[in-house]
Formats: sequence, structure tokens, C-alpha cells
Amino acid sequence: MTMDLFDQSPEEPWAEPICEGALVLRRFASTCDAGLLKAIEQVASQAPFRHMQTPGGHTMSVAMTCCGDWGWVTDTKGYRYQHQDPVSGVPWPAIPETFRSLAIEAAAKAGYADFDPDACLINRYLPGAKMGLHQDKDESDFSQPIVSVSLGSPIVFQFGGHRRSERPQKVPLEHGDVVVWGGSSRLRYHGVLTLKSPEHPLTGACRYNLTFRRAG
Ligand code: MD3
Ligand code: FE
Repeated sequence: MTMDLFDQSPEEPWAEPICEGALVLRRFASTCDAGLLKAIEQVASQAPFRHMQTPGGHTMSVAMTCCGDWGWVTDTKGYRYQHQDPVSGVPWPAIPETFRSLAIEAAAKAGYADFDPDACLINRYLPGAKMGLHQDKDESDFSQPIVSVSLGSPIVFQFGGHRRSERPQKVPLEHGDVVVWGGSSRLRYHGVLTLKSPEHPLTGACRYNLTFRRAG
């Protein structure tokens, strides 16, 4: 194999456990990054990114869209999964095959051989966007993991405990990192610190996060 200082080939992925049940697969998505970004554009052309309202009446700084049988929505009535995009009234786009195969492969690496996501939430962070500490508990079966994929600008992820008051640990997440959150980590509080403005060659000053879930 030839190698030189200008070689742009991606690094080999490696695994880092964060805690019981949570495994980071560093750079696991870096070889399929361009295809994932193209698929995000395709989903967003049918179901555009929007800033949803929290039940408390605040507008989220993170823009979101969904694909799959179920999409996660929030408005003044609360948080829930539903089959239709509330903006257009039509069903969410299907989960692109590039998304699905990556999520299933990552879950299998972490020991979840039968993960079959029916929901994918796509978050878009521009500089200034953040996500406060919360739990993901709108899904029906907490024995199923959540698989998250980070693309574009790096951020600092906050990983807390089972109570909001527990001080979170900081985990930097970069382009291509995939995390599988299962077992006793599944209901831990988590969030994302404010995106600064580091540019990524493929996305500019933008970060996307895909989360694959079994909602129904
Ligand atoms: C830990 N998204 O969409 S992904 C979310 O980067 C969300 O956009 C963040 O939290 C983001 O709900 C974080 C990582 C993540 C996702 C789900 C988890 C971590 C998790 C569920 C349980 C524990
Ligand atoms: Fe979450």
C-alpha cells in the first residue's frame, strides 16, 4: 500500500466504551459520509428542516426533520411520534437504505443483532444551536438501543446520569462518529453544548445528527 503525507484516506474506525451500555464507534460512518449527506438532502427536499415548538412554548434552536414509519414531533400539545409530517400532512419519507444499513451494522457491532429502526430523527445544528439535558423516553420499548451518527462540525456532547441533577461528563463527537446507546445508558440524561463555528469541508459550519430509534 502506498501512503504519503497528502493521503486523504479516512482513519480506521475504533471503539470506545463511554459507560455500561454506551459504545462510541469512532469514524464508523466516515467512509459513507457523502452518501449520508446526499440522503439528508433528499429527505429534507420532501420534509424540510423546521424549528419545532416545545410544550413550554419555546422555539428549538436545533432544526429537525424525520424519516421512517414514525417521526418525532413537539408542539404546544407535547412530545410524540406520528406517521405524518405535521407541516405537509403527508407520511414522512422512508428511511434511506444508506441510513438503515449503517444503523443496523453499528447496532450489531455493539451487540444488538436484531435492531430494526422504524424512526430516524435528523437534527441540524448551525452556530449557536444547542440541546439541553433531556431523556429520550417517547419510544415504546427501552430494551431497543438508540444509534446516533454525527456528521459535520464537531461538538461537545453531555452525558449525564439517571437524574437531571447529576453532573454530566463531556464527550467530544466528531464527523463520522457513531454511538450506540443501550442497556442501562438508554434512559440517561444527555444534551449538546452550543455549536461554535468550526467548519467542516463537507458541511461548512453545520452539524447533522441522525438518531435511529425503534419508536413503535
Ligand atoms: C444517550 N440528539 O435527538 S445524539 C436527540 O447530537 C438527541 O443531536 C443529540 O439527543 C444530538 O434526542 C444527541 C446522542 C444520543 C441520542 C440518544 C440517547 C445520546 C443518548 C439516548 C439515551 C442516552
Ligand atoms: Fe436525546
